[in-house]
Amino acid sequence: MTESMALPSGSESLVALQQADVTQTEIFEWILSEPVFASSLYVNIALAGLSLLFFVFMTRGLEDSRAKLIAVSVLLVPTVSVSSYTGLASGLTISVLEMPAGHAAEGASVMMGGESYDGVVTVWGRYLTWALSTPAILLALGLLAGADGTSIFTAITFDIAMCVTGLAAALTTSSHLLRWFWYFISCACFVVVLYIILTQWPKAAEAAGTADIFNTLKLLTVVMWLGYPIVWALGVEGIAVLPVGVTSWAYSALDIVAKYIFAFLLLRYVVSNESVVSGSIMPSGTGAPADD
Ligand code: RET
Repeated sequence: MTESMALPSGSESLVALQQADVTQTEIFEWILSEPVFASSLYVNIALAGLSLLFFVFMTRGLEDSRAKLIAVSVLLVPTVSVSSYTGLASGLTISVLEMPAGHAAEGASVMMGGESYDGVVTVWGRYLTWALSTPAILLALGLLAGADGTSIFTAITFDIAMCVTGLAAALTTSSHLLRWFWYFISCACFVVVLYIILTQWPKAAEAAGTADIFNTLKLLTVVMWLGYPIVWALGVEGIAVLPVGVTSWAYSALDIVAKYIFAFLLLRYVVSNESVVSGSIMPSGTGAPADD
């Protein structure tokens, strides 16, 4: 008979109390006491907010519906970012998770609010909110390239699958092997996204007359996005050679280029080349059927 089974009824809650999870307040205060980690979040809240205001100002004069759709899609990126980083800074989307046997951080503990908690700080909110921000980036990029609806849909759905399986990898505490299996599934989805960006959309952009800007943004996107799985593998989630603050700053730095610099370059092009990107808001290949 195990110890808990031997307890008289009602004592279970006492056990639960002794093993209580870390509270949001403790996480919030812990973040404030860690300057490297805290700055990786607060700097991004400020940058996302300022970018959002600047981008709204930049795009205020757009008239064409397709140009406006690209702009709205890009504006979603800093909007999601403000919310995402606020969720992290408040402790809402950060947890202390015990890593499974075999993981480099197995048996680790962290001090919060004067108490020691078993586990490592897992910043899982990032993976969740990427499932909203990265589709917006891909929609803008696909529309800029004049890509067909099927390839935009494929890129976006595999991208969401990549983020959700990445989240699963970070949250799995039962098995070290399964964490990496989730990681592998996520990478496989990423390959589909990369394939579309690198082989399908450049042809479409050529035909649409947006090849120059598309190729710049394609390069920026592919290089920056490749950094994310590398940071995951090296960071606390993976082999844990990077401490939590450095991992967080690595993601935050990638975000700054992959989101705000990307968005600025794209919007600057759309604003000064509205007639080139103009047209139906439906991606090509999804238009009305031909007359009989
Ligand atoms: C994870 C871990 C699992 C394997 C792979 C990943 C890829 C993540 C990427 C994220 C891009 C995020 C961006 C966010 C902007 O808001 C989930 C890290 C492949 C590519 C651009």
